[in-house]
Order: sequence, then C-alpha cells, then structure tokens
Amino acid sequence: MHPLRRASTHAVVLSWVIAAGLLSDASCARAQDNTDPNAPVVQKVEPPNWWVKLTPEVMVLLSGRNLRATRAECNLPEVSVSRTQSTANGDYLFLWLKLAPTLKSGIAVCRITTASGQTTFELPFAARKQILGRNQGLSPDDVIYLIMPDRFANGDPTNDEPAEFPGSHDRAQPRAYHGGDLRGIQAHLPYLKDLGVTTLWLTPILKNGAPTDYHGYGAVDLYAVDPHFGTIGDYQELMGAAHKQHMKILFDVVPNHVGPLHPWVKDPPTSDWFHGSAAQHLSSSLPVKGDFYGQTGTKKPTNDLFEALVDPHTPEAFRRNLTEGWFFGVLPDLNTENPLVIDYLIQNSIWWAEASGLDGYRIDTFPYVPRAFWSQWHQELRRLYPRLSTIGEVFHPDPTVTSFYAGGRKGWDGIDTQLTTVFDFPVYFALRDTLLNGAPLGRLPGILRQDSLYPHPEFLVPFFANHDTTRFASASGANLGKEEVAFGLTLTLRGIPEIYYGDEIGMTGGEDPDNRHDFPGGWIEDQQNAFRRDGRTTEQQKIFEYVQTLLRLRREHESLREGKLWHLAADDSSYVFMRQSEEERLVIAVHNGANARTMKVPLKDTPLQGTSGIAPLFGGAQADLGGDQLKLILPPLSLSIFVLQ
Ligand SMILES: [Ca+2]
Ligand SMILES: [Ca+2]
Repeated sequence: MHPLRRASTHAVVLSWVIAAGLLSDASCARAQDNTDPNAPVVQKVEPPNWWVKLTPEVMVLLSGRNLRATRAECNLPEVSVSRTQSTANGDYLFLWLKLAPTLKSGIAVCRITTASGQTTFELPFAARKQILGRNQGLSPDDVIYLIMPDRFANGDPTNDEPAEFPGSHDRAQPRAYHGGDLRGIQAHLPYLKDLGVTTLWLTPILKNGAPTDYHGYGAVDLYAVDPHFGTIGDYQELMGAAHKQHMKILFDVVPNHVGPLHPWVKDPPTSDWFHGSAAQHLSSSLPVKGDFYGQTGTKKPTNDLFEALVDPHTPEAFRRNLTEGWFFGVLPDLNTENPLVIDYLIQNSIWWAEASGLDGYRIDTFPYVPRAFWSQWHQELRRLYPRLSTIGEVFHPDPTVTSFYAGGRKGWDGIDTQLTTVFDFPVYFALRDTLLNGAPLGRLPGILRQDSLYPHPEFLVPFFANHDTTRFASASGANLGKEEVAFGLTLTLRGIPEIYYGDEIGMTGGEDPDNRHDFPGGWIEDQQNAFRRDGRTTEQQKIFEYVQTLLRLRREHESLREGKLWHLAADDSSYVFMRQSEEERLVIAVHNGANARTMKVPLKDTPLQGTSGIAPLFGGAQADLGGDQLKLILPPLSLSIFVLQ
C-alpha cells in the first residue's frame, strides 16, 4: 500500500479500516513475514485512525509482541515520533506522535525497530467533517429516550450471533443477547419522532466479552462497536439519520472500568494501569456504613455511601474503596490518576465524538472516578466540542450529594468537574416514594427547593425509570393512572426529562433483567407490534397517547421547557405549581389521592396575581377564579394543566 495514498482513495481506505474495527492483525499492522519468535509484531493500534487539524499530538498504544522499540519513525515528514515507552514484557508500546499543522489527510506508515527486527503499522489521518449539525449538546427543549440496543429492535438478523460469540443469542434467556441492534433503532426513528422525543441515550455499544454482556457494560475493546449491534458504519449511519431528523444521540461512556474479559486485565499496558490487579484489589463498598451518618436502615444497596465522598471531613481511607475499588468487586477499576490512562481515555472520547458526531456523553458510575479526572477530561473535550452535553450518573436520593458533582463551580476540593448536569435521582426517588409508597407529595417541592445547590438546575434530568430500576408499571402499588402522573410530572418539572424505552406503552418488569424485556414488535417474528397504533392494546394506546400529548404540549409551550418554576400549593396528596415564561403562564395541578378534592390557592403576592382568566389545556381538573383565590377541583390520581390569561 502506498503510504501517501490520499484524498478520494483515502476515504475508501479509511471507511474500510474503521469498518474492520481494530486494524487488527495483518490488515494494517504489518509484521514481517518472519518466523523469528523474537521479531516485533503489532496486533492492534489504538486509536485506529486520527484526524488532521484536530490535536497537535496523538498518543498511540500498540499491542502485540516484542515491541521494545529502540527506534520509531513515520514516513510522513509532518508526523514525528517524539517519545516512546514500552512495557517490560514487550506486549505494549506507547508512541507520542507530533503532528505538524501542515499535515494533510493520508496514511502514515510508521516503522518500529527493536533489537530483533522491524515492523510497521499504519495510522490513517482524515480531514475533519463539517461541525454543523454534529456534536450539538442538549437544552431543556430536548427529551431523552433511553434504549438498550439489544432489547429494542432487530434490524439485522445476520448479526444476532457473531461467529466469535457462539451461543450468545437466545431470546428465551433473559441474560442472553436477543438480537436488537443499531439498524433496528434507525428503522424506528419515525416511531420515536412521532412519539415526540428528541434525543436517544443508547446503553454502551462498545464490544463486550461475555455471552451475557448484552447490556454493554463489560467492554473488551474501547474502539469497536459490539458485533451484535453492528459496525461503526452502522453507528455513523444512525447518527446521520438522527441528525437529519433533528434528533440527537448520547453515547454511554464508562471511564471508571472495563469488562473483566478485557485483555488488559491479564496483561496491563503498565503495572499501574488499574487500581490493583485481578488477584488483589479493593471492593467498591465502603468500610463505613449508613449509620455513620445517622441513616436508619432503608437505603437500597445500589446507593453507595457517596456522602463520604462529598464530605470535607472524611479521611482518605473512607474514600478509597469508592474511587479505587472494583465495582461490585468485579469490574476492573481503571487508574484514572495515571497520566497514560487519562490520555488514553480522553483521546478515546475525542475519537468517538469525531468519528460519529455524537451530541453528548451519558457518564456511568460518575462518583467512582476522582473529580480531577473529570475536570481534565471535560476541559480537553470542550476545547474541541464546546457544545457537548455530559450527564453524570450519581445514583443517590440526596441533592446535597448529587449537586456536588454538577459542574459550573468549584467544590470544597477546589475542583470543578465541568459536568453539564446529573440525572435527577432525588426526583426519581421522590416520584417513586410519593406515587407508590405513600410519602406526602410535598416531598417533591422538598426536593425542588434544593435546586439552589446546582449551578444549572435547568439542565437536570428528571426521570422515573431507567434500565437499573424496576419498571414503574410493575412496582408495588403501581397502576396505569399512577404511571401517567409519573410521566406528567417528569415532563412538566424543570429540566431535560428522560424516558425509559417501553414505558410509553406501560411495559412491565421487575428487577434486572426483568426490566429489560424486548420492545414488542421489534422482531419480525413478534406476535404483536406495539410500534404501530393498530398493534397496541387499548391500555397501551391510552398511555402512549398520554405521553405523546404531553410531549406535544412541551413542544408547543415554551414555559414547559424553559419557564421558571413557582410552587403554589403542596400538601400530603397534592402539588400545584406554575411554569412561567415571558410569553405565558401555565398552572400544573397534581393530585395523588384516591378521591376528588377541592383546593383553594390564594392569588395575592404570588405569580398568580393579576390573573384575569384560566383555561384548561390538559387533564380533567376544573378551575375557577373567584375573589382573590383560584379554586381547583382535582379528580383522583390526576395531573392537569391550565393556561392563565
Ligand atoms: Ca440483530
Ligand atoms: Ca474508580
């Protein structure tokens, strides 16, 4: 292959190179045809390609054998090797390549010389794409829809059981791969557009290793799409199709850990690549328990004691398990203080942003990674993609904990994570507690009053379910009416709401993996197709229309997206609030009781003052303005919206 192959042929080569995934074995890394067992061999190049005019330097990690280089050089004068570092066993070689501003797209061929011979590898450089319509970021105009790609729709039955994963596909097994994929999602973009969501969060699409890794959280290759889900080409096509329909996509990134089967676990690129090793490591559970902070026993085991991380008084020993332990005692914890690991992960996130055009990152297990890492990761990403949104998972019911991780200001540790926002787990817990477990509805304003802790509460992501929670419809105490109110609140409170796939048709399911059933109709052999109106049951259609209508109202009413939120009244069973924009004022009245009730809301010295009329917009409540009060008659278990004049 001529090293200076350029331009038109380059695009073809590059797409082929990327489609191949890893640039593995002979496709690009060209070991000499040499039977010498000491000869250098490159099996993998990370990143597999890069872009011109993107960064002044790129760090390349080669995997293979006998890579203790004495010399390394590339054929392009614009690409110079400034430094190398190999592992003692010769299985890895880091190279730092300086890229001159005059570098044009093409393929660099780099030669490595060791005491026992030579080999080469190729690194294609492409021109950057137009940024318009890519890497967009989110605003409160958006609504997120969470999809597990394996469980949504099967658009390509030929990838259901890739040759390298025999026995991994079985729709009858809840922890096996079911065949859903990226093409299936693309085929259902019209359904999602019709529902009214704007942004897709896909659980991780990276290549995983175990036959039960359908969920995607066990990566074995940070530069490859899992073959069950498709190819990088499929991901790019999905992204392009979504962007064309003015939809956005979030990439689920997991810098805290890799899967237990990642080749690094047996053979790390440096001795301190992980916190500990497979043989010896901390568990992520803390030595101190909830009673340390006076908590009384009802916390779920999924809530780790992040209090200890946000508390300025805890010694290092109270924190180390959370930030350095292996998640669930199993998932290999990356040493995110190691500059090589940091650079690898930052480059990896830049690569996915550039290769795909993704609009933001949903960040897994956010508190388990030290905050200094997040600050640096964001800084490097935002330098290139200033609009990217990032949403951190801080699985905790207390806003004093979750808000500590939101970016926009420094914490007591002097660090600004620069994270755009966090998922609103406190609202999640409050919605479940109030609607299902009999807690007073006033718990909600009790959470919302703590918005003052966040630099940007308008970006918070309220939700009532995700892939780690039971389906709302199957939770104890749930019914269709309660689920509608849960949707109603999620879609009318401040922030950027998130909906879990299938909840819009009231899908049922208990704990993981029962909460991850296949969307009915995503498979050609399915008896029912709930993607179509004529395939939905009466009950499914009722909740679908409820959600669809609220999403339409969100689009039509700026105040529901951007408006200021005012509390008007709250007690055990009801909560009345306003969303106010420059253009309009809407009143949202929620009643969680089993019987209708009347509520009287005083107007004086509230944002209701001066109201001359009130008209129903959504729901079955009645409203009357009389004297200096607003009288509301609220049906049992209901959410209603009124427009004020
Ligand atoms: Ca498939
Ligand atoms: Ca960690």
